[in-house]
Amino acid sequence: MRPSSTAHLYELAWILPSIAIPIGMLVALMVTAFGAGIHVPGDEGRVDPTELATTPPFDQPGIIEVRPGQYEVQMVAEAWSFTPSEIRVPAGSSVTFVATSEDVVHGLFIPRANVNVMLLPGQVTRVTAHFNKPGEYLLVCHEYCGISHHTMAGKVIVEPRS
Ligand SMILES: [Cu+2]
Repeated sequence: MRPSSTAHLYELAWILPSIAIPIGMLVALMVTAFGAGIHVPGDEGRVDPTELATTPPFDQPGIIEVRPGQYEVQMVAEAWSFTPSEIRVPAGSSVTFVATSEDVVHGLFIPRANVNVMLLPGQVTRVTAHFNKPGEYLLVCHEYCGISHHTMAGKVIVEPRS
C-alpha cells in the first residue's frame, strides 16, 4: 500500500468513531429521556421542607397498602433518622417510597433492592422497589449529612408469605 493511502485509512479510523460515538450518546439520551421517562426533577412534587408536619402525606409518615401486594411508604428523612425506619411487607411486594428531607440532603440506599436516590429538602423523590425474597434489607443514608451520618439507617423486613 502506498504511504498516502495508509494515512487515508488512519483518518477514516479517527473520523468514523468520532461521528458514531456522539450519535450513539444522543440515541442513548433520547431513549432514557423519552423511552424510559428518566428526567431531572421538575416543579411537580415540590414541598416546603419547613411545613412537612402539616403537609400530606408527610404529616403522617408510614406505610399504606395501596392494593394487594403494593405498598407505599411515606418517608421523611432528617438528621439522622428515617421515619419510618422499619418497614414490614410480605414477600413478593412492590413498595413505592415517597420520600423527602426535612433539613439537609440525605440519601436512600437499599443495596439489595436496587434503590439509590437522593432525598433533597423541598423535593419529593419517588422510587419503586420489589421485595421478592424474605429477609432483612438494610436501608442507609449515603449522602454525608453530618456528624452522626453513619448511624442513619433503617430496614425493610420482608416476611415470608404464610
Ligand atoms: Cu442522612
